[in-house]
Amino acid sequence: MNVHAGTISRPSVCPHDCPSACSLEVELPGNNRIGRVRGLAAQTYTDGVICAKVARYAERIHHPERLTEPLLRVGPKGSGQFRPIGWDEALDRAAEAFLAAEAESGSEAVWPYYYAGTMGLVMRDGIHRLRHAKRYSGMFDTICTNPAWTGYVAGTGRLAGVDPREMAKSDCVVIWGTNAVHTQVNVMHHAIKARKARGAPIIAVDVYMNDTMKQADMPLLVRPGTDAALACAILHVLLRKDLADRAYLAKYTDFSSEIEAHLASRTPDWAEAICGVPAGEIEAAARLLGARPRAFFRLGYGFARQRNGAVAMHAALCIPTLLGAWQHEGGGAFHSNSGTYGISKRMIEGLDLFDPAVRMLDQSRIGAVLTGDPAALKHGPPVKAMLIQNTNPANVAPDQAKVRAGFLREDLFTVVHEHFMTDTALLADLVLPATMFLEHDDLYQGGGHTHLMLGPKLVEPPGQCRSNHEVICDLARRLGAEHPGFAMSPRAHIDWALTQSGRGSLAEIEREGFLDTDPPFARAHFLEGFGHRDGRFRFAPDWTRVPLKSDGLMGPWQDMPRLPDHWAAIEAATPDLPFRLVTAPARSFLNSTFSETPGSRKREGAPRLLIHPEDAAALGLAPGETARVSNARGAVEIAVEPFAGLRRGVVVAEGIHPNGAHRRGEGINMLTGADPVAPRGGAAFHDNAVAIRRLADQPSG
Ligand SMILES: Nc1nc2c(c(=O)[nH]1)N[C@H]1C(S)=C(S)[C@@H](COP(=O)(O)OP(=O)(O)OC[C@H]3O[C@@H](n4cnc5c(=O)[nH]c(N)nc54)[C@H](O)[C@@H]3O)O[C@H]1N2
Ligand SMILES: Nc1nc2c(c(=O)[nH]1)N[C@H]1C(S)=C(S)[C@@H](COP(=O)(O)OP(=O)(O)OC[C@H]3O[C@@H](n4cnc5c(=O)[nH]c(N)nc54)[C@H](O)[C@@H]3O)O[C@H]1N2
Ligand code: SF4
Ligand SMILES: [Mo]
Repeated sequence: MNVHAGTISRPSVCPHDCPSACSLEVELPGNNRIGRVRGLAAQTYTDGVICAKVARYAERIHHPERLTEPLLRVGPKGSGQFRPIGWDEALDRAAEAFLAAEAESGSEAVWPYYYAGTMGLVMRDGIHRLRHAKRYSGMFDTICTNPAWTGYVAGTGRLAGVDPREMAKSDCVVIWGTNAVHTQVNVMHHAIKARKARGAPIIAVDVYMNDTMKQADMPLLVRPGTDAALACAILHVLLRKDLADRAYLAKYTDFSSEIEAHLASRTPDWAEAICGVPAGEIEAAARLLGARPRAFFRLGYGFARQRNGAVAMHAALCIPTLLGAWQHEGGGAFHSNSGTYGISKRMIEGLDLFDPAVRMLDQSRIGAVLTGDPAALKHGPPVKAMLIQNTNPANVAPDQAKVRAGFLREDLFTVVHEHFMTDTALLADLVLPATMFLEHDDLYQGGGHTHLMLGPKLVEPPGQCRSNHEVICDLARRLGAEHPGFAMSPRAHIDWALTQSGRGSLAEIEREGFLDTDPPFARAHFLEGFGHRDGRFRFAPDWTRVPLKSDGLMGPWQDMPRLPDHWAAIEAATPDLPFRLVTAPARSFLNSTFSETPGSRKREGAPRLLIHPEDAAALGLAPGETARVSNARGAVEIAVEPFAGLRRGVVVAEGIHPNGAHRRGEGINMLTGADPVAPRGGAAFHDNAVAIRRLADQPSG
């Protein structure tokens, strides 16, 4: 417990879907309210730094529009007409609908759908226990991590990397395809330490001059979906100038004369024609890296949200490997540590009841699933009932036109458990009010660092809010689902998971609020070998055998290049669709979250499209004028903002604003596609060919 100016503060954890997973210190002024939220200094990755939107969390937890009672739809679907009902009636109706769907079409007709709105293991993952016990359809969670994780693990064999605190000891920090200033502020904090203390330059790679690129010493502005060309040309220069670490390559990798011969033709001129970065800048970046093999590559998700994203991630990862950067403190690469915690989910998820014969449905293809696409349904029964927790698919999922049409089906019963009346809740039959993280106990692990953290219940929930765990257990009782996990409290689950995983116990983690699980140096730096069976990093990966969870091979995986290369699988611009649209993250929103808080709304304003001033002029679009952006999937009406910090032909829409913030109530995901990214699925949110016209020139009707 700490005391700031007379107010008590308690440790907690930010539960949101952010690699930073910050340890927090929450002021508790009394009256069941919270005050200022700060970063916890004692947790050395957070190091006292958090983002502004969470520092203002009082705005979200005490928001006057929070859902506080169960609501039943009374008007037509999507009308927003609901009436309050009691919990018993709400749960009875949900159970009745699930049992009816099961009786008509089998248990797979019920589809529990969830994501990482909370990253707490008990509250996020407990929904699996219900689905395993009831044999409901599973969800293959492709919406976020698959292309990036697949590309990384194809090289390393393991989803792990160098402790990100080592960035501060690096001679050069490369921030590739992540807008860290917006999406994980701690990366900048540690990178800037290296710049201040050691004069380490920061290289950034992105498609527009975002807030991270603006802070970089060497910003490399690529065309969307062309990072592998840039990476290959850097590899080419390093080899040509004899700056590769040959001894390291021989000992730790599959590097061969075949790969070297292949890269001999991937010159900076070749790359410039593809990625747009001038050959001279590519040479300069390679020379800088060659002189500073203690380089830290912080590889983000963004550049992998392209149809060739896994290939791009792998190609970028080959650079620190060619340099032998992994051998040095402060050198190597990091993408995610999600594969390092080894926390047993057996009790939380009811894994003892798991049956692999039950179908998995692709999270990103929810539109195709709900509109009855036979392949998306794996040629099984239609989905007739859903329980949705911690996600807002009507807003965030690709191919929004189909998602909306699916939710509007009269024969689908949708239960949405939420904090606010989101786009998805608006389409529900039943809306249940959920607790926020400070109102329940949970355990968190940092994807972007090395800590396990406890987020204890600190305040009482408003009104009748119930936690995800309570709702799952309440439903299980009514549905006849049996598992010991339904009778356990969240604290008992946390203790079970920690003790069974050899990570101490609840009592131990409660002392400081977190546990640093940083692996030994040699393991984190892969000096004991990479994760593949022969211990070698793969420059030539086998895309069919990446050691990660899988639901089979997807997308045009047969066409993937065997060696690092530009793969032209992206949605290329055409005369009809001449622009490439990237739907990048907004600083003050977190996916669809915080679009309800006054501070974030004020900072983000209305949706807008960044467009090169010459493109805007060529289209006759004045600043602030509304454009119609369209492709075969749909259209969005959005105001344009001329911005010189991007290449011609590229446009950027920051943030997933609520659908209703756009004219016609159609959000940015009207334009994004749900066709799976090879080889393991995922949505290419930043890979969209679009047409842009003045709204005023639009033919009516
Ligand atoms: N403020 C804020 N924080 C967030 C989120 C948010 O929405 N807002 N989302 C959270 C979630 S769920 C996640 S997964 C993480 C993701 O965080 P990041 O790893 O940062 O990934 P993205 O948000 O997809 O995109 C980051 C950057 O990728 C760039 N990009 C797009 N296409 C390309 C390309 O082809 N090449 C290159 N080099 N760059 C490209 C975009 O312009 C953008 O600047 O952030 C989390 N944190
Ligand atoms: N165009 C475009 N679309 C994208 C992306 C993009 O870059 N561009 N990014 C994609 C990515 S990376 C991701 S991860 C997805 C994420 O998209 P979503 O899964 O929708 O992400 P969030 O906004 O983090 O969380 C959704 C909801 O969870 C609710 N929630 C939070 N905690 C709890 C809880 O404890 N209980 C319950 N019941 N509900 C809770 C919040 O109120 C929020 O409405 O969006 C994807 N969509
Ligand atoms: S949203 Fe991310 S940066 Fe902000 S407090 Fe949460 S974990 Fe930290
Ligand atoms: Mo994500």
